[in-house]
Amino acid sequence: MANLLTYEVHDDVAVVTIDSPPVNALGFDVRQSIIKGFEKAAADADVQAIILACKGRTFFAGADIREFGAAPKSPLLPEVIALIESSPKLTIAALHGTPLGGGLETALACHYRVATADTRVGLPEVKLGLLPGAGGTQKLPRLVGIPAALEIITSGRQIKSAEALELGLVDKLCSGDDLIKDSIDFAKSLIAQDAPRLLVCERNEKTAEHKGKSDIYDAFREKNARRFRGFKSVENIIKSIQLSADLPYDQGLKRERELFTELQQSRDAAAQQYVFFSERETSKIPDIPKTTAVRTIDSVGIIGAGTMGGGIAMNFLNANIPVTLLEQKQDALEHGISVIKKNYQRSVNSGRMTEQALEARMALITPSLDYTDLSSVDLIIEAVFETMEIKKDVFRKIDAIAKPGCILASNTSYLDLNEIAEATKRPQDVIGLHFFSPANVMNLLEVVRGDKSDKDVINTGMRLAKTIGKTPVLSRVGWGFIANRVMKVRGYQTDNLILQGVNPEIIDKVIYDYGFAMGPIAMKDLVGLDVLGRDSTERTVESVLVSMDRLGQKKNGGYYDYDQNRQRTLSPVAIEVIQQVAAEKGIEAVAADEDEILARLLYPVINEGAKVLDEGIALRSCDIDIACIKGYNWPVYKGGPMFWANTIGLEKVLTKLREFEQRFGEAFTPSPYLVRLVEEGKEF
Ligand code: 3H9
Repeated sequence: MANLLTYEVHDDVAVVTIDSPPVNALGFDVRQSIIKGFEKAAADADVQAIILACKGRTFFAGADIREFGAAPKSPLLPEVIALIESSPKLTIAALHGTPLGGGLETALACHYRVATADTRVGLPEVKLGLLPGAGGTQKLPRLVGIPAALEIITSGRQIKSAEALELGLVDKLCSGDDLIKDSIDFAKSLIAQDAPRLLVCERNEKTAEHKGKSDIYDAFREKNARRFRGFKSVENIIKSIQLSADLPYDQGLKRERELFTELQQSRDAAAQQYVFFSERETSKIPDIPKTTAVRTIDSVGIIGAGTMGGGIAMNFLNANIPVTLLEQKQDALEHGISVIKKNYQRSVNSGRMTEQALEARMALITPSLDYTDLSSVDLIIEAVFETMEIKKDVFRKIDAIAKPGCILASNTSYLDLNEIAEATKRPQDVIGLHFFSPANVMNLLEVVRGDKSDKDVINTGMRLAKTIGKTPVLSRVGWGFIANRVMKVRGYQTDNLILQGVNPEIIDKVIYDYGFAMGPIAMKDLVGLDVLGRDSTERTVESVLVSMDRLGQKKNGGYYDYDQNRQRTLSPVAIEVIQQVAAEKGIEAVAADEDEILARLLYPVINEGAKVLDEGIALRSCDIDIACIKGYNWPVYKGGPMFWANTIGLEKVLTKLREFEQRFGEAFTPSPYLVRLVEEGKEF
């Protein structure tokens, strides 16, 4: 075992320090090292207090998630925690970085906690499909009360140390920049005062008022029903918190462990943990190591102040990066800027932003009608109309004025980035930065690698995503790149099912029940049928509805009619149009149950994902999963289409695709890559 432990004694205070990079996760070796340190301190007659601390960037950031799939190896975390709690000597946790999950649970086993000013604590297990399984659901309510514990554990949010101090989660904030020295001084003052050994598990004054009552939990469930839908871990968390009020600590702890184990064995938790690692994996590009050069981006030019350009601009303003916003006409420019301001104003009105922050962000915008105003910026992003000729024209113009080394980016969703790059004399400086609508909200950024893009340009794009709070996914050039391409096939199949007489409400229900926030047809109505059908010349259900001025939610309803409260009912007009268009196209009705509807909508997404992999557009299947989760809100507890396919079994998916191919044609023809994987008994 590597030596992770440093043991030092300062007069009568022992400091047990663990060093296990990168985040001091509480794996087997770390757990053993803590025990070793505590045993040493226990045996040291001169020692009256023990400080538990970590080296590196953080106090324990939680259990080691990589161990979850393997057989548990003693000492388990609860055993470590029990040992700390049984210490007859004073114990103090010295917190810095992000003591999360099992890390915070370990700290809560100590009598006292000291933290640096920038420490953030939390119990984020919900994000991994779990609950805090080493006493967190029993201890946190005892410290902060039931309502705060419900909010903190079900959200998994990180709490800054000032709030943690207020809540009683930490006892003292470090006054200087030497946490260990401050902790030793604190320990000495506690010894001098003969301070009590405060154990959180022995307290119940904050939970007593809720003992035997269930109203608070029911009200919490009801209030958050929409947010919690589909997340099994939340229900176990609420149940476990309730036990902290209803049962003695030891019994509550035992039940907490059972509820934790139940979740740990679930497919949803496996999916969420896969997503955790995948989110980090997508920024790793095999031929572009982290040491690759990065270009400095201190200023950005954005061409186009429409919905997309404005949304993109907000990302940079939020990151305190000045933006020159360029439009062709003054009124379009003014309108674009007023929309940005309105968006910020909404945040101010809801208390999420201060008026000063709004002003500061708006002050970072330089409006412009002149390309030469972009001559000194470090990055130019084009967000103009999705037409090759227009895009090329814009790139020729920016090539003429941009400074050497400036990155030229296109926000194109479907067009050939290589062709756009060839319109310039510097294709090596061109990349795609593909944002998802609404660009200030959706977390995905597809970084598109042109055939000639320089490695430092790609690396800068990937890093920049992090700066503006997005998850980057690298894509090669190909129609629709990753997310739009694989999700588009769901759209085609939705239209086919509708024309085959499947009730649109049932299609929406199937997708909603799977875990998406909205079904595809309700989504069409929300986006606007005029927007969706803009480029189509074919006579479709949508083109007919648009010709009747049924544009969706924004005007006269679309597939659905809407009342004043936006409650929808399927429109008889739409049903008639569907029947008419189906008759014109000679499409016959086909019966499909809910399982078949789901398979017909989502198995083609898996199949398209397999093609995207085979063509080398995406690097790995996890890139497709993250693109769908972050760009299209694919339910995180399904792990994305490719992970989900593995859980179904690829052979089963392939058999279904072949059956659909026989019945409905080549849209379902399995990707040769999928066939190969099945033949070789492999997974994505
Ligand atoms: C738990 O505690 C259960 C208990 O209640 C009960 C047990 C009985 N394990 O994110 P970064 C890796 S559940 C293993 O890029 P940052 C990560 O994969 C756990 N590995 O850095 C990455 O590896 P690589 C509750 C972990 O500075 C590297 O560390 N805790 C773990 O942006 C750097 O990570 C959590 O859920 C882990 N627990 O953010 C906290 N954590 O370099 C999860 C990280 O190979 N972690 N790694 O890609 C985080 O939220 C962030 O990583 C953190 C640092 C905020 C700590």
